[in-house]
Parts: sequence; structure tokens; C-alpha cells
Amino acid sequence: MIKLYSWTTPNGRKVSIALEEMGLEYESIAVDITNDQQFAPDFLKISPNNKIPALVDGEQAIFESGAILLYLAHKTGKFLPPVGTPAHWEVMQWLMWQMGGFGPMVGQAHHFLHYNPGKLQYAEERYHTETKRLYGVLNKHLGGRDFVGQDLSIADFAIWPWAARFDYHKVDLNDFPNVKRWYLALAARPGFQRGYVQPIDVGSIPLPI
Ligand SMILES: N[C@@H](CCC(=O)N[C@@H](CS)C(=O)NCC(=O)O)C(=O)O
Repeated sequence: MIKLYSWTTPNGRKVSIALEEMGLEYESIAVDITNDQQFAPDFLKISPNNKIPALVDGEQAIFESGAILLYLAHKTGKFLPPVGTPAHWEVMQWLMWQMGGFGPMVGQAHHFLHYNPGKLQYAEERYHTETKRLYGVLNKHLGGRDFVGQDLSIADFAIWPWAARFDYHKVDLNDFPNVKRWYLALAARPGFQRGYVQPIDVGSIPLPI
């Protein structure tokens, strides 16, 4: 059976949501990154960058959430349109947008605004401004659409768990109505709800007022 090594963070939830939506059986293994379990020698063998998520499927071990999402999409033939179609590249470009921007920049916003407030005003402003800029880009894209791609895809699985931390990066989803509509619609899916509470349940999906 597939083994998912993960923790209760956006990057971990991307993969548990994907596994749930794909209907794949998996064992969810908690790697408590607040207690340095990501540095355990056995974990470093499958995730040499000492980060969750990582996945083992038989002989295949794989780390980096974007690579794992692509692996699962290729394995199942689900949630990624065929290579060579415009729909495929639309999903890929938004997946890369998340991996290169919406994850790293919003992650920095969490570091300065949520975990270390008041320590460095310049950094707080820089990452808050960039986070809101990225929300603006996503909000514009989602105008008149239900999903990031033409249908539900690994791009939604990648982006949504980061938006679920809107309170950490101090974004009011009411300022981004298309993002809010998309966020709430996906939050209502049983697959997202099951994936959100992996590998341990620390509370249900946050809903904006
Ligand atoms: N680019 C990586 C980022 C993974 C990542 O930042 N994971 C964090 C939790 S969300 C982590 O494991 N941090 C532990 C550490 O840095 O020691 C991915 O998308 O998989």
C-alpha cells in the first residue's frame, strides 16, 4: 500500500487530498516536524531535503509535493489532462505557479506575520503585499470558473491548502470573491474534508466569515 509521510501543513495536505480524491488506499504516517522527526535517518533516506511530504509506493520513493502530485496523476490517469493538450499545460502552469510562488511567498508571510510578528516590519510588509498580489492573480483567473484548470485537477489540490491558511497570512477572502467561492466549493467536498485531517486531526477546515 502507498505510504504517505506527512504533517498537518499545506504541503502535506496537498497530497492527502489528492489521494482521497483519487480514491487510492494509503497509510498515513505522521512525521512531527515540530519535534524534528524530519531529521530522522530513516526519513532522510526517502526525503533527503528533510521536509514533508514524501511518499513510498512499492519500490518508488518520492519527495517534493509537486512531483508527488504529478506521480499520482500519472499513476491513476486522473486530475491531469493528457500531455499535448492546452488543458494539460494550463494545469501545469498553475501547479508551477503554486510551487514557485504561492507556496514559498505565502510561507514567508506565515514566518513573519504569524510566527514572528513585530520582529521585522519590512519583511512583514513585503510578504503580505506579495501574498495579496498573488491572491489578486488567482482571483482574476477564477472569475467565471469553478476550478483552476478546466476541471478539478492537481492544481486545485496544490493551491487550496495554502488558501486554507488565510488566517496565518492575514488575508480576508471577502476581498477576493472568486477565490472565496472556489475555496468554499472545494471545502464542501468529502475528499478535501478527509484529506485535510491527515495525518492527524487538528480541527476541521477553517471557513471564512
Ligand atoms: N517544496 C517542498 C516544501 C516542503 C516543505 O516546506 N515542508 C515543510 C512543511 S510544509 C517541512 O517539512 N518543514 C520542515 C523543515 O523545514 O525542517 C514541497 O513542496 O514538498
